Amino acid sequence: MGKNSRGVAHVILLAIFIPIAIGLTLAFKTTFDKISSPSTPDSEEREISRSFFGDLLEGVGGALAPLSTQEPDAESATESEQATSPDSASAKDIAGDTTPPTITQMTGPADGSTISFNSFGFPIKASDNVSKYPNIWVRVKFDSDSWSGWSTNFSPYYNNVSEGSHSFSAQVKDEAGNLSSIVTRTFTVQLPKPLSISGQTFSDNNNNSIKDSGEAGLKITLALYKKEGGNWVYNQTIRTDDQGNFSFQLSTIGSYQLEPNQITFYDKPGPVEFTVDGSGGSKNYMFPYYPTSSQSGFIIYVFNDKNENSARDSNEEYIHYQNVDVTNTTTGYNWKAGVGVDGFDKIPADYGNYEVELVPQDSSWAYYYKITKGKASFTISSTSSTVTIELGAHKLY
Ligand SMILES: [Ca+2]
Ligand SMILES: [Ca+2]
Ligand SMILES: [Ca+2]
Repeated sequence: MGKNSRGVAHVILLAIFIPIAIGLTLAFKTTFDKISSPSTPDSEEREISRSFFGDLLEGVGGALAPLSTQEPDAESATESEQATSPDSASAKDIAGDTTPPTITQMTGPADGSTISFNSFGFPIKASDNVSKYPNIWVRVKFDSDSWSGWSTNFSPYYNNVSEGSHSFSAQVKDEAGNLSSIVTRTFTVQLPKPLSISGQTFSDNNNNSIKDSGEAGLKITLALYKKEGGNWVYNQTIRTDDQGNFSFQLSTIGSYQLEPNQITFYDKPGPVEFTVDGSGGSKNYMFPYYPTSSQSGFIIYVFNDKNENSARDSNEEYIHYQNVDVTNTTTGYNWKAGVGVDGFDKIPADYGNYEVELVPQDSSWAYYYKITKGKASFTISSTSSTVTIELGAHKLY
């Protein structure tokens, strides 16, 4: 191989090496960008990489300037850093703050409203250009009271406020001492007036729904229900006195049902419904209980029918008899009762038609007693007084 051929070889090697070196440099630059872009948004690092490669590439060919337009802007990166910095305002920001905070929301009784309750709060929301919670303060004023101290309690609450007109004011302050406008509410507390309910429960013996003279009051209980979401919900039990009188008051607005409770020997009346609307007033309800049994009842005697004429004569005394068979033919109820010289009392007695019959205890009974008047029929009604039945048997021994 000659000297010339070696020089040619050098030229060829350089011609190969330079493009490779440039290609490798570009490849490295691209790879670096791909790695660094997502993980290092920091503008300073970008500046470093830009100037390093910019200088290098400019030194090589100076033809890659357009790359710089793809780099993020250093100033906007700085701004985004500020946006994610902590909330507390810097002393510099506070010192330069002349913008007052604003009360953006205040719930509670509305201005000019009349409310039917006397405990309530005024939850407050405020905002400021610089200061943030808890470095915003609120003060409040109720009626003619002095302003409160500055506080971070943004939910002032008031209990058992008197009836009548009231005012509530609130104001907020930022760290620079700027004061918001004062927000004031005037409103009226007007508690509901109670509804008075009274009445009487009584035994409506003649079933005319009116308490006539001689018809007694009944001591019972009544159940009070209040409508809640479409359903009657038990509220309380109302008790009458011995004469059946009751009275109570209701202040809670709503629909109510008063239902007399069941008691034995009476058909109970139906419930009544009424509304409590807060305007007061009174209502009176009479509850007629129709008796299903007589408080007079009946009494059965057996007389010693000495002359066996089936009638009780003046010298014929009441005697003991073993069994009387009693049937309420209206209800079908039947039982046996022993009859003494004082008679057999049935008080109270269910309404209905009755049949009674003396029955021998056994086959030997006729040896001692000869039944002369062994049967009777009678009716017990709501208006009957005590029914007296006399059956006759001649006591032989
Ligand atoms: Ca401010
Ligand atoms: Ca009556
Ligand atoms: Ca007789």
